[in-house]
Amino acid sequence: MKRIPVSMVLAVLLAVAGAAGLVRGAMSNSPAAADVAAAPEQPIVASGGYVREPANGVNAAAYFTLYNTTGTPDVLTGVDSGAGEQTTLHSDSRGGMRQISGLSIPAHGSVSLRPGEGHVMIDKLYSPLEAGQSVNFRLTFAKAGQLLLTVPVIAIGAPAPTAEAPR
Ligand SMILES: [Cu+2]
Repeated sequence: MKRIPVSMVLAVLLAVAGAAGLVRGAMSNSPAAADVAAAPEQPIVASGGYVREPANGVNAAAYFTLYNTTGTPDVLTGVDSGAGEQTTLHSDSRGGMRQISGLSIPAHGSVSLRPGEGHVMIDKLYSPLEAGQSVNFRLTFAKAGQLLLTVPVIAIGAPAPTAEAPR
């Protein structure tokens, strides 16, 4: 595993305080450590995440909103999950869904993966997903590095959680 910059580790700890066991490579000798400690904001904040309980045991879709707290545009370039063999970014369009290579997040802006617009596709599920379970994701950004995210599995027909912008 690549070394994760201290800023990313801090972001991860803030984002998934309940999943600290997932954090590895937390030590760094980076000279920027002091600067990072004085910068409490995470570069990218995820909110409103969920996986819709799949109607089959093969694949599932995840949704969330990403907020960019920085003054620099960023791109979500990759997603891994603990729920299936393959996880990819898909856009939805009238012609169906297709894989996309990245998702841009404007400076001080946000982007949402919503039904009808886009989702994270989890293929070849390791086991069936049921409401009440949760799924871990590792998001990789061009600039912000990596962010760990844990989202609930929501029953078919249940209302989706609402995303909240960071203060
Ligand atoms: Cu898809």
